[in-house]
Amino acid sequence: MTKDQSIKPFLSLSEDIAAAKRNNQPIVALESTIITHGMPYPKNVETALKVEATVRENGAVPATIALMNGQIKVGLNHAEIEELGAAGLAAIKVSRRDIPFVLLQKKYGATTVAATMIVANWADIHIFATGGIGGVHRNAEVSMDISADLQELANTSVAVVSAGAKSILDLRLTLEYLETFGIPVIGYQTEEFPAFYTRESGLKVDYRMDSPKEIAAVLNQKWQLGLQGGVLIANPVPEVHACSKHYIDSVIEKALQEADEQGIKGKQVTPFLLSRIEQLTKGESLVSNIELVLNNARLAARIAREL
Ligand code: PSU
Ligand code: MN
Repeated sequence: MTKDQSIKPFLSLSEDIAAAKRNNQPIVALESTIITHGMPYPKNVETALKVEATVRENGAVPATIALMNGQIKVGLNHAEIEELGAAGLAAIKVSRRDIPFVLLQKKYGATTVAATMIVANWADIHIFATGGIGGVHRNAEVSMDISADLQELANTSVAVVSAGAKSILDLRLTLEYLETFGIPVIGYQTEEFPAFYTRESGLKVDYRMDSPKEIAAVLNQKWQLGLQGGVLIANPVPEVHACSKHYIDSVIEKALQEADEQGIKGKQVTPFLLSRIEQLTKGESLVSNIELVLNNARLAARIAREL
């Protein structure tokens, strides 16, 4: 096992991750809520394994993070990914507040962006790839529904590569929140903040950067200065895999209306919307979703190599 003092002793590192640490290899953290609550079985398992393979092909080691059997796991093996993916919605969606409870209950805990950032930081891993982050929901001025992901980005020094955020959220308010809490938004080869299924949102990123090297330099600079907190790297879905904006917007409107009619609240909101969008598009949105995650894994690995 690793002797690195910067890594918390209560973590369970997989053999791969312990070896990567010993050998100073670049590591990319990956979340597990996307597996259990973001995609249906068995596509979720297939995708999680493809994401891991993509990180490896791009020269880094993947560390999928989850709670299992009362352990905080950094790095899952294939059997564990299968186990978690098959559990699906039976796993608990774990954000910051849930970590100690689910750990003591020894249940399957699928970590959100927020919880994955916390564990990654404990493991001294500072780059993380996902699909989309949580944010300020539409109508948040009434519901107060703002994802804990944003507050985690404010505090925890992990850079998150995402394809922006879905327009189930209020993207303008999400960017305002990020600005208030000092979280820089970098557009990878774009000036525009991408909206997950589409490359455009009509909103601007703070800084455009065109190479993993440039991004790594700014991350190093920020953290060396002692400026704690995250960075959001927005990587638009590849053109060929983007959805038509008009089509996906209408589907999102319908899903939002259904959530409202059915009184969906709290942590159920995002998983409900994700699964309705997928059903309403008859799986078409899932293809974009998978491709953009792979694209983010690729970029995150390349940044990790430069860090
Ligand atoms: N957005 C997506 N896909 C996801 C999620 C969000 O496009 O899978 C998941 C992530 O795990 C994210 C979480 O951290 O939902 C946010 O949930 P909430 O909005 O309840 O904070
Ligand atoms: Mn919420």
